[in-house]
Amino acid sequence: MKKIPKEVIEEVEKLREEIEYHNYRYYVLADPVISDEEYDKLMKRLIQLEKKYPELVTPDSPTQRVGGKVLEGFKKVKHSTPMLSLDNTYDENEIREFDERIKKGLAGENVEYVSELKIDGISIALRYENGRFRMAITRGDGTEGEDVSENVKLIRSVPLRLRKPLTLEVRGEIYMPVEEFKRINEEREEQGLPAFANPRNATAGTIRQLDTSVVAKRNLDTFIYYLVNPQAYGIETQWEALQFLKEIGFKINPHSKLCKSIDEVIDYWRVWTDERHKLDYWVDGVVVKVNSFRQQERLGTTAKSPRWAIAFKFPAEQVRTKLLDVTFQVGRTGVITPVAELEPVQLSGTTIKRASLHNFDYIKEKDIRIGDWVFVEKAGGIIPQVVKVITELRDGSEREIKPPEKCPVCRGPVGKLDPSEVAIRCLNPHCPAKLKKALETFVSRDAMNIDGMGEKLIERMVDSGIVKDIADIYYLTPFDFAQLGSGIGQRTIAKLLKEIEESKKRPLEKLIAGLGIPHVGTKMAKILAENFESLEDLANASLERLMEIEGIGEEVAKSIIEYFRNEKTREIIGKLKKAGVNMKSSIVKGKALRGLKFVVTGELDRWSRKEIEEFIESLGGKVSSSVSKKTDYAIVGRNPGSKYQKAQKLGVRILNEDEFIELVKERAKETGEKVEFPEKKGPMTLF
Ligand code: 1X8
Repeated sequence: MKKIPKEVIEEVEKLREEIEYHNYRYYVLADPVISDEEYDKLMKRLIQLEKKYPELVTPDSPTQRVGGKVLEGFKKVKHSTPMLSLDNTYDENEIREFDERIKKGLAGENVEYVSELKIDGISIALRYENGRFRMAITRGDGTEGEDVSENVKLIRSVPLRLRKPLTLEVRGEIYMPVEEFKRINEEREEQGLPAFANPRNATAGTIRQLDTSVVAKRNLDTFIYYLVNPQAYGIETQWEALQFLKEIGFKINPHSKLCKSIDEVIDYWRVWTDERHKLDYWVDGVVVKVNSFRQQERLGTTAKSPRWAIAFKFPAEQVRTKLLDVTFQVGRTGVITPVAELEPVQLSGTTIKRASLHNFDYIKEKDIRIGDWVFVEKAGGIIPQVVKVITELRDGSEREIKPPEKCPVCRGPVGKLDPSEVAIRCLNPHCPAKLKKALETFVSRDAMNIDGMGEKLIERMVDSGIVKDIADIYYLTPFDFAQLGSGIGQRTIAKLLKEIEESKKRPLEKLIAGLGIPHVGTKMAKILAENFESLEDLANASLERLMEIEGIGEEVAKSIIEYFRNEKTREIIGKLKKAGVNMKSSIVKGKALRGLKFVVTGELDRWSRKEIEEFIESLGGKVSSSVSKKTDYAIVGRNPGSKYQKAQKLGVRILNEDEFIELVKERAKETGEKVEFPEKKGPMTLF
């Protein structure tokens, strides 16, 4: 093992401390003291050192917040003390009764309360040893939870090191900010997955993900509100505990309030009933806690919940209205979403006219019909959705909601891309609703790689109408860009046009990948370019010819046929060709050796091992490294290895170089191919 210089160990340690400090400034105090660039620089340096000295990597290094692991499951862990649930109440009288119970329990002593927002997320326990993150455990049944450390570590506001080397446990809430919730649900609807009903489900779903890279991509956050065993630090009240939690590195909710009386608690609840939508996370009530820990102890707990705390819920935000009609929205991947058109109603400060119905399974499940009286609720406080039908109010005039038979945007065919999907999609690859997505695919790195044509620019080009299909990119002029208005400089335009021009030369497999043919990604695009001389050749292929190709099944073959049968496809290909986009394959494979398996052993005169292998593959043959019964030919050179004996034993046909050349010539004659044999010093045409 390499000896690690002392300076390196010190630098790594110092970097970690600095990064953790800036995390704290940014994620906990929301008051950063360095720029993002400076932060990235520290991080890069640490990554560099850890790469060079992997022995230095520790589980609590800030570099470990990247995700990418695939977990096998979650271990069950017993809680140090039970994680209790809270008693609920929805009205003022009940909260006054709570106050009276407390006062009675404390024989009339003066009580202070801490009012905190009740976060709609999932409860979590975090354990630290000597200030280092050790474990995160879900609530589970309150007695036993699951070790979700790998996922929780990826949440930036969870410190991996505390600001003091303490051994302790804290508890709090993991939640998903509303913006993130909206983004993920939009993404899910696009992918034909059912949307999460609320941020709490989304959080729970994320934390139990086995693929940690999914978690890393979702911006979960935390508020910590509970310190286990506060007496150990001389802390006597909940209010002090919150300040202590913040000091040692945890994110606490900034809206907590120390209240001198139950009237102040009720005021707090009233204020937040109205103000809750201004927050970027979902809250569903107020948690009221007796401030003094000594008093908390005296009050004790029941089997289920503490007597010293209560959840004072906000009134559910639902209104009743009439569903007048259903319209359909077509998303960027063609997903058709049914939208309820409602009799306008007021709901927590805004007028609601439309609400999501998610998908047709949802409509069926809730038995929603046009003309129904329905309850509408704001999911995550933002997006209204129809949650319930009041069937008692039906008069028989209600009409069933039928999925559209044609795409409401392009009148193209609709259906499921995959039988397991809940979503119905427009199947026309050129539907204008899908254009932005199609353009993103077309210009992406795996396809035509047009640098500088980002999402924003695509959005503007489509919205302004200067691009109506993917081929239009090749007909853009500086004048078109000028039409987009300010924001794009001359130099940028010139550079972009140059990029577009250059992309015309990309190999055929890139063009095929860019077309966005359903079921054809980069890998399939390469297989196609290896088997067809040109895009026209592919466009005219029969189902049989496609299905003969190894790696192409019926589903893909049908999808390709369907794609090229589309009239708009033909038009687009014509436009691409006219613009001078390359349509010839540079990697098409010959047919002469198709279906044959070769093994090569010994030294050859004409070719290196690599050359002959590539040659065989270029003619559609296969080369394997060991001899088996499936081997058709063994090509044997000087000083052959054990493969030679094995080939003899298995009765595999043996060829020397000349015989191999003869075989190729023979078969090429049959397939009518012109074959160039490679030579070490440049290619030589033999015939
Ligand atoms: C649950 C929650 C609590 C708090 C905030 N959000 C929650 N979801 C808080 O105390 N600030 S306490 C709690 C519980 O004890 N079950």
